Amino acid sequence: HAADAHRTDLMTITRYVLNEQSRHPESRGDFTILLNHIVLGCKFVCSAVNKAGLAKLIGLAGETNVQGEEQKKLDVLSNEVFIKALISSGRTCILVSEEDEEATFVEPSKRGRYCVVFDPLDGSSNIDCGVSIGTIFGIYAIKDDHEPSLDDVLQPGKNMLAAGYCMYGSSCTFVLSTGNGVNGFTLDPSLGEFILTHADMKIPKKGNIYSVNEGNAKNWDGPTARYVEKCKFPTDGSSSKSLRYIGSMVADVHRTLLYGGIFLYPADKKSPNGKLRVLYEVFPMSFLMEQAGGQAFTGKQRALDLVPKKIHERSPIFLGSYDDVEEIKALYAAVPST
Ligand code: P6P
Repeated sequence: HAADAHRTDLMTITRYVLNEQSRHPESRGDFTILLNHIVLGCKFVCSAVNKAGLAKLIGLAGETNVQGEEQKKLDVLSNEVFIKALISSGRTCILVSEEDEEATFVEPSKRGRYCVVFDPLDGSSNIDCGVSIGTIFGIYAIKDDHEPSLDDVLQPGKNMLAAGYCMYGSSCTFVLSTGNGVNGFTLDPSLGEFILTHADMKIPKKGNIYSVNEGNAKNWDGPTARYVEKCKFPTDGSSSKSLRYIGSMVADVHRTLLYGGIFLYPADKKSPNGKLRVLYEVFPMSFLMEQAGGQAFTGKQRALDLVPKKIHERSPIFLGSYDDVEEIKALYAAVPST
């Protein structure tokens, strides 16, 4: 009975990461310890986000709750939790967070070999209406044992050792790649453990969903406008695609990974580099897409080849099913790059 075996053979994220570690005999377990601290942070945020629904208890920053306590905004709280968890892991050296203008350089006594870039609570503007939000992260190794500098995090996404997200929705789902495919884990609150529920995730080669904020259509460049037009009015006799746009990157990417299709946050006249941040939105999601058999493109190049110059740099991004991204790459290739 495979189902029974599945039920009794609980593959937790901790066991999965340890199995991965055993593939690297030289490993001292540092990476496993780091990932376990990220998982711990996600469990905390999951619990805090679920409580956020109790409107009276969770005010916005600067307001006080029913106990008259100063309330922290959830994204501020989440950021503090991740910063503290990552530093206390003793395996990190530089941290870049969407919430902090400057990078955090860990003090020498607590320093390790990894740099973590993360958005502690992406899409947090959606909390009050109950839309799924998430934590997104990527992990680099420092370049070598010299004094750490921003160069250790301004690396192309293809150098990431791992990337993932944790989506806080109707269930809490942790999707992770350590460079050997993509696996999804669902939090079992009664066990407090993430259990493997989506083994070896592969994105469909082609999908029939496009995901973009059509409200920006008047500012799109030619290739994006032509691609979206093709989605709505196909000229090859195929049926038009469905539009699904949640406005929370983790939710839109998770749906794309499971159902196929393409997610677009293009450049536009107002924001020539688009809106999404390279280090902790574009790179981790592009890493996952490639590991799941899809691809990610910036309008000019493979997203993971981009070399960021600033830690909060933005980039346009087109990611998802391999064939769908190929189509938009062809439209951009037909236009001399400006
Ligand atoms: P827009 C949320 O604020 C976010 O950073 C991503 O999670 C999401 O994909 C994007 O912005 C939505 O942006 O301009 O469509 O509201």
